[in-house]
Amino acid sequence: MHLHFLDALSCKNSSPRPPVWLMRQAGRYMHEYRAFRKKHTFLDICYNEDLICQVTKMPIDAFGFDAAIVFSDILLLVQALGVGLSFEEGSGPKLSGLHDLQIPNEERIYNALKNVYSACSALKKELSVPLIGFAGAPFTLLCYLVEGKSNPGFVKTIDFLNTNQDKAFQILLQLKDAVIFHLNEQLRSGCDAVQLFDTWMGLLPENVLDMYVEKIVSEICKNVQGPVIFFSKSISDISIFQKIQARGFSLPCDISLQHARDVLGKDAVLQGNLDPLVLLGNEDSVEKEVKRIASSMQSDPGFIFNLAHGILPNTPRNNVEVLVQTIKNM
Ligand code: 1CP
Repeated sequence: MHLHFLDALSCKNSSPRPPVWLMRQAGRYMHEYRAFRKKHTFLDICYNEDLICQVTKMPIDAFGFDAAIVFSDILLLVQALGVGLSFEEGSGPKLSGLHDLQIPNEERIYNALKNVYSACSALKKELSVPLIGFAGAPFTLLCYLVEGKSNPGFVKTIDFLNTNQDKAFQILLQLKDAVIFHLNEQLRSGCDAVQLFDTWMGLLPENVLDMYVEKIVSEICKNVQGPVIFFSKSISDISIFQKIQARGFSLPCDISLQHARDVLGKDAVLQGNLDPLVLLGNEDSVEKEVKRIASSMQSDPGFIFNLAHGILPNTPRNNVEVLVQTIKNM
């Protein structure tokens, strides 16, 4: 087993280079994935053990990343809780809505997602790199539940929180229990770590953010039996991470890693934070920006190279090659 990623996840990486993996590393920028998607729908892949394994391994075989992430989606968990879910070609997720959400029942979640868990066990045996499981955090799940789709700003969700805070927190608490179960089940099935995606947490109003972090996010981190990396796409103030007991934090590109190291201290694992837009530029600019970020964290034992957000579908494949090789040649 190749341990680079796990060493950094314990702040014990003594190699001259950081481990590297990318959010959405299996996706449309790869011709192998596009060919696969001509034969199978996205959800067909997500519910089939063998297809999950094949897609998860694609970017490892193609680029030599230091960790694999289970191929799945954050919205499968709300489908397991009774909500209708579909992905229409080119238009993102569609959900039937909050009214269909059922109170979490572990047996029901397990049965709905058993192929995800068995894929984790199979991958664990087949991979030579560590395996990362994941879940969406309750607020980000609530955003899709309330809007029924992706909606920049998620205004209805914020409105719901402001006008009906008790009801909203009751739902967030239920989602919290489902998330804890789902993450622990992935760890039990062989994942080495999990990432908690709270993409839209930065949209939360100041007056609710602290309570949300204390009652929901921290409770998840405390009850998950393995290392958690916390991700949010945009946050106004990094000090909010001081209140979250996660092992690591995946940072947006507008926060410098050095600043995060100063604020969060030497025991926090830091991950990030190349702007995915850089990967749409030329090879020279990719190399330069990767070197700038990596050298700013040179010899830091708890740093994992990644993007600030998921890789864009129109990313030229060669730029990903350049990114990985630049890191590996450090
Ligand atoms: O083939 C296709 O068209 C499907 C596109 C796709 C893919 C490849 C979707 C639909 N989800 C995924 C996989 C996925 N989603 C992974 C796989 C593992 C990986 O390689 O990283 C992960 C970790 C996610 C997580 C996810 N899904 C998040 C959190 C991270 C983030 O990107 O902020 C969110 C918000 C989703 C919802 C979702 N699913 C799919 C899309 C296009 C979206 C985003 C919609 C939006 O922008 O609001």
